[in-house]
Amino acid sequence: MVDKAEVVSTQSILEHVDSPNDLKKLTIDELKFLAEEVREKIISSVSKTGGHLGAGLGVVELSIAIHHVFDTPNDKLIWDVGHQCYPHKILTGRKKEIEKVRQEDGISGFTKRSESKYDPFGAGHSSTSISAGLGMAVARDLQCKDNHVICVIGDGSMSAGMAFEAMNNAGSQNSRLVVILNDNDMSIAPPVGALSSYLTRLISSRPYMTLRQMAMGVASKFPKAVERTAKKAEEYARTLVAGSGGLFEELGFYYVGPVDGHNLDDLTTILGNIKDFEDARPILLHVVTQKGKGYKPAEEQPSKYHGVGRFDVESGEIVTDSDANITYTSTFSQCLIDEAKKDDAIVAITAAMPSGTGLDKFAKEFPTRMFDVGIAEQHAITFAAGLAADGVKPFVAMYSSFLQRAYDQLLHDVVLQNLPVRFAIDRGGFVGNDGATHHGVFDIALTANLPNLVAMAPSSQQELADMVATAASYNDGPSMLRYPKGSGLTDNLIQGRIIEIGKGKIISEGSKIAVLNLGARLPAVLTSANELLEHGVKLTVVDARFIAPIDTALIDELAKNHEYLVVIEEGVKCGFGASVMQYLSDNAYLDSGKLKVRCFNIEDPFIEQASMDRQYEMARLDAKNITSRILTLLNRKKLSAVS
Ligand SMILES: Cc1ncc(C[n+]2csc(CCOP(=O)(O)OP(=O)(O)O)c2C)c(N)n1
Repeated sequence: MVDKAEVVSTQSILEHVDSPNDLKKLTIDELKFLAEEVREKIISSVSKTGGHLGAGLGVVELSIAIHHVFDTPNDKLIWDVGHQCYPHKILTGRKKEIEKVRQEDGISGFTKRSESKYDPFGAGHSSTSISAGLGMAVARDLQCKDNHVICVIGDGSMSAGMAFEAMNNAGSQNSRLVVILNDNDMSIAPPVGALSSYLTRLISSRPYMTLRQMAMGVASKFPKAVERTAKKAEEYARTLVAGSGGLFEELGFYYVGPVDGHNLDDLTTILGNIKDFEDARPILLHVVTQKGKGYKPAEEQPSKYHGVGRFDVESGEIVTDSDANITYTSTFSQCLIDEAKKDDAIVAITAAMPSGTGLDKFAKEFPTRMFDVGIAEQHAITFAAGLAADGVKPFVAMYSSFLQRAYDQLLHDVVLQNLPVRFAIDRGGFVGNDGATHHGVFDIALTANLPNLVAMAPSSQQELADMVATAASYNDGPSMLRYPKGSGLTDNLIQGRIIEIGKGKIISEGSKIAVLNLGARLPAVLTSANELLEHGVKLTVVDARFIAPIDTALIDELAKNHEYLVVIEEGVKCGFGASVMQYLSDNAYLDSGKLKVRCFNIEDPFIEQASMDRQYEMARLDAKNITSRILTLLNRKKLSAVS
């Protein structure tokens, strides 16, 4: 590489880049130095805030090349998942803001329409980019506009059904669309499945595109030549399709590649050619990159540095919380291993999240009983339904927010047929810095009214252990455990004990006012109960344990013996509280007006990135707010005798 001093007169190129327009003026050598600075900026920022590291480092050159060649924001650039968008944010006027990425007063860690005109589509969940891009391409055509639409999707995200549904549609839509497949041969974990093997064969069966091939030009060969010498152009297109089968070509795409995704000379040349491509057809550019590129620890351990907490740049050491090893996730993982040791029929399924769900440990113990199906939540659930239909006991572990994608599979394939699939739904409630796209706040409302489903929400890690044992033993239909991120009430964790289906638990008995709490807000409720004692209020506190079926006998008791009933849950309205209200209303408890009922739940499910504690505070579900809301309800502001 040439010496920086010979190329640039300024110490920092990035300092002078405030928008993609500033990239247009830079030479390729200057762009290369810019890439170094962007990398440094990402590493130093993420080391202080935590966040997604490896994916962004892998697309620094690609981000620069796209913004150098295309005319964003007029040309629409869509990043799949959005976790790799840090270089894009730095280049599109957010280089200062990146220092507060994922912080309460900072910017999102994903692309977001409300954040910037350079983010034409918000993301967080994977494999949506081609569908959204095709929509924008067709909208452009309908409105006779002439902008480009570029989607960048990783090889992991490409494995999802939705990406294939979109390609299937795009291939027959006659719309100009650029899909860039960013192939780093990694998902969060190593990628799985036949597509991954196909891509590996594709890359190894031919060298990177040569500059000569690029100079010949995709555009000059296709659109004009198509008219003149259609056959020749078609042949040329075929020579660009490597390996046998030409999967992408069969789906109706022009395939171009593979291209070295870190070589700015090549990237800018080929993207320039693609920009001139006029044919009303989708084109797939296959770029090969390295996840974590430019930061040794992330290159060497791409899974570990996919998403990180704060870390020391020199050593790469990640700062972990002291109790990080005993989370709800690790309790689930350990208890499932314990159950699987006793019962050979138990298997585990993840949709590309072995470490996030704790199933990586299960895989070590039982390699043949663990299935990573790729980013394919819908398939994961129906696959589990098939297993359960033939005598196997599947535990499907996934994050609450990703379960949303597979609601029909849950309902139609499992619940309707009453198949004993066990769901371990992690990250229920607020999730902190990932923000609104990743909160698990809809699951209670989505499952509370499903017949057949036994749905549990532990208030502590011991309760979770008990519920894993209960789900393992319950074979009469589907069951679900739903638990939060992080840890809570872990004292003296003992092996799981089977609990009675549909039975809640009285924690403390008071009078006049009862709190029926569902899930992991219980520690906050108990703190509040103590605070309220000082105000002369003694709460009855009940751990509901079950989203469904609800404990009607217990609710009868609470309704008969109290004037006030407060239902607390870490989910949106129309969830567990609504089930309780429905029961009370159906059974005439509300007719006389003697019983006053309130539901404290999540009013704004789209609270932005912040710490989990702050999010619960904003939702008024922290101890302090629970106390003051109960005092307001009782119209009690001052200390008085315990009632
Ligand atoms: C529907 C859905 N499931 C799971 C995830 C969690 N997730 C985030 S990034 C990622 C891996 C993506 O791999 P790839 O597309 O290859 O991108 P890379 O990180 O390798 O650049 C996964 C599984 C998600 N965001 N959305």
